[in-house]
Amino acid sequence: MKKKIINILKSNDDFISGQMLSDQFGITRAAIWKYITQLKKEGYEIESISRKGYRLISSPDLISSEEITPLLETKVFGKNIIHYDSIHSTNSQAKLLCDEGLQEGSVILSEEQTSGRGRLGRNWSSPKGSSISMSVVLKPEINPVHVAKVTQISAAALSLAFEEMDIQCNIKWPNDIIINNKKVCGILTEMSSELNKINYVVMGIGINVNIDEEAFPDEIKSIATSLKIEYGKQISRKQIIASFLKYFENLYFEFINTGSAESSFEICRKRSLLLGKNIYVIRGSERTPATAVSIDENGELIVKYEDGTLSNLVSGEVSVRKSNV
Ligand code: BTX
Repeated sequence: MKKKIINILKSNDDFISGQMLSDQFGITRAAIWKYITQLKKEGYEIESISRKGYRLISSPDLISSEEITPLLETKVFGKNIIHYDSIHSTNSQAKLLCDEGLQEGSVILSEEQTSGRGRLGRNWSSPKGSSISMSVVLKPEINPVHVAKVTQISAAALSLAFEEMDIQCNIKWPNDIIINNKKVCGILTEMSSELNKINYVVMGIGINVNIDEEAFPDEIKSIATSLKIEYGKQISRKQIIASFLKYFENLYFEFINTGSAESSFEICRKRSLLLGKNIYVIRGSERTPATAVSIDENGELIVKYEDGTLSNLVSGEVSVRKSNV
């Protein structure tokens, strides 16, 4: 109901009377007033004048269903948005909801995470109102061995969404988006599966949008950046989400329908931070020098070690060697 009220207020520049809203939605004027009070608490600035009704002055920068739905250009992704003011981790929450039967295309969003997670048990910092913490639910009928490709598809879709906003970025295989050699976005793809069948995939994306430098924890200040820091202006979080979902839906269904994610891999190659560079392949505490040669038709990174041997990495940890710069 809140969503319907806000949509009608958004589509009218003039006042709308409480009686009209009450007739339209079949609820009492007192109930309308209760919803308006809730909306004001969420940050909507709504003018109310007796005998005239209600008029929307401004909307808050929220990544709620009410704010994102009008911007969506998708058929499946984002049709069900679950939005939290604060949550431990959108990926953990999505997994809980998937166990209860959440459908493909559902998107879990939160204004902040209190225990955001990266890979291998690492932390992900997601400050309130200035970052995007998003988890997308997928139920692909593919062999679980192909799930790593979804991370590449997501990275490609993110780079297209950024480009649409005139933001240039690099993709650091397998799961980071980089601007000026600093991390602006990370992807964490998790899955529940049996041997040959996927129950669900939760693709988690963290984006540093309007975070100021001093808001990053000290330990990541030197490696993290935000779109606002790089571009010197506030960027619309809801626009990024809507745009990402549009590109992701196209690339994901192309992969599901054709079995090939080549269009996504081509984007990852073009924007790759690693290809042609000297890198380290990291396994535990071991760092082996190598060169990043290519991303193959399976989205795997081909590296060449110093003894000349070639190897395919399906996923894993790599870093660029300082000798490149
Ligand atoms: P990762 O393991 O590649 O990166 C984690 C590392 O990145 C951390 O150890 C830290 O050094 C650094 N880091 C932490 N926070 C930030 C940040 N905000 N910006 C830049 N660098 C940072 C990357 O894992 C995958 C992250 C996915 C996060 C999303 S948010 C929605 C979803 N829910 C959830 O709990 N995780 C995912």
